[in-house]
Amino acid sequence: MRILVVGAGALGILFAGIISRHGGDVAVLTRRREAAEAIRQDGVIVEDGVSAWRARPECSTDPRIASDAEACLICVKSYDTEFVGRMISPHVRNDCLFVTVQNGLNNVERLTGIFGRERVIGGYTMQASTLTGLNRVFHAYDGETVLGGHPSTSTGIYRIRAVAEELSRLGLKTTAIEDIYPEVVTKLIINSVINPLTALLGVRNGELLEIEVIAEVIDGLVREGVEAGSLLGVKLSLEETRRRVHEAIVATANNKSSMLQDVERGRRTEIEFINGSLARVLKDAGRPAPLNTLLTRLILAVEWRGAKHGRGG
Ligand code: KPL
Repeated sequence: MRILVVGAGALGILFAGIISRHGGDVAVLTRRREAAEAIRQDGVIVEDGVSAWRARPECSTDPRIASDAEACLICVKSYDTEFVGRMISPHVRNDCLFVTVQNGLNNVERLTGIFGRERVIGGYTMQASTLTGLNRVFHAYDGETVLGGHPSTSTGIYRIRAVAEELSRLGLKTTAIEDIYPEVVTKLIINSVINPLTALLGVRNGELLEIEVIAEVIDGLVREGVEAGSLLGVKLSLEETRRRVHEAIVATANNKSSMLQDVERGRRTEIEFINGSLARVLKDAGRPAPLNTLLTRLILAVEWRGAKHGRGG
C-alpha cells in the first residue's frame, strides 16, 4: 500500500520513519521547504534515549505527490486539516483513504466535507514523540493506534481493518474497532488534561502527577470532559476515564506534550480544538465549563505572548 504522510511534525516524522524502516512504500508531504530538504538529504532520525535509527521516506513539498497514494495519514495540526485536505484533493485517486488520528474534535468531519463519508477513517494514537530537529524526533512512547467506524463516516470496516493490518505490518501497532467515537472522545479528554497543563507549567507529561496541587484540576477536567462526552452521545464512566488519563500520563511520562512543544516554539496551539471544543459543547447545552474555558483563555494568552515576544514568549 502506497502511504502518504501529510505533515512533518513530531507525529508525521515518527510515522513516516517507522513505516519506511519496515519496508513500507511511504512519502511525506510538507509545506516547509527546509524540513523537506533535511528529510531528502539525511532521512528522518528517530531516537528513544537508548538508540537512534535513520530511515529514508520520500519527501516533497509538491501536493502532486499525493497522486499515487492509497492511504493518506493526516498528521498536521487540527487547524490545518481543511487546508491540506483541499490542497491534495485535486490530485488524489478516487479510492484513496484518508486516515486521521489527530488531536481534537471534528477532524473526521473536516475531511468528510472534502472527500465524502466513504473514504475517511477516524482514530486516535497514543504514540508520543517530541520534535528535536527538522527531521529528527525523540520517540517517548510506542503507544497503540486505533482506527474505527465513526458516526460521520460510512467507510466499510473491512477497509479500516485492511489499513490497520498494513500499518501493524509496517511497525505501527494498530487495531481496528467498530465504533471509534468513544475512544476519540476519551483521547480528547486525555489531551484536555495533559496538553494545557504541561504547556502552562513547562513540564513533561509525567511530572503532572508529581504536582499535588493540580490533582483537583485534573479531576475537574475529567468531570467536565465526561459531561461533554455525554452531550456528544458518548457515555463514559468517570472512574474509567480517570484511569485512562492517569495511564496516559504514566505511559507518556517522558514526552513533551504537543502543546508544550508548540508553546516553546512560539507557535499556534490546538487549544481551541481540544479544551475550546469541550467548553463549546458544554456551553451550547447551557452547562458551565469553568476549567476548559479558563485553560483555553490562558493558552491563548500564552500564544499572544509568544507572538509578541518571539519563541516561547
Ligand atoms: O497526544 C499527545 C500530545 O502530546 O498531543 C499525548 C498522547 C498526550 C502525548 O504527549
